[in-house]
Amino acid sequence: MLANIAIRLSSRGTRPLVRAMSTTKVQEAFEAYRQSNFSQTLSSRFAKQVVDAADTDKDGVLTKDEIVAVMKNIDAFEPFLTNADIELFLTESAGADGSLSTEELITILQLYKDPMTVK
Ligand SMILES: [Ca+2]
Repeated sequence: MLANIAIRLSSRGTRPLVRAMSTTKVQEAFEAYRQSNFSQTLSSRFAKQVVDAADTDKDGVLTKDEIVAVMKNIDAFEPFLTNADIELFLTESAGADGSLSTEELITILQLYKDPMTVK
């Protein structure tokens, strides 16, 4: 499935998206938490709520500390996701400035759930 996502995105001319395991693990952690606790909530709404809550200083950018905090909140930080996973995830997903915006993380989470609806 990830190969399909990469092909779809690259064919639209967005930045190349060859995701490594750390990104998949972040996506899986959120999805597992949603299915366990918010199974009645649409994945798009869940992603927005969780990501907005993760951005504790509301600057629209997620720092590593903010991502670690949200992973702890959803019980996904260690042993499932390690500090190294989160650093790798940021390296894979952050823009040139080294930061990851809330919009970017919402998009990443939605790609895992429902790649065919991405426009
Ligand atoms: Ca922030």
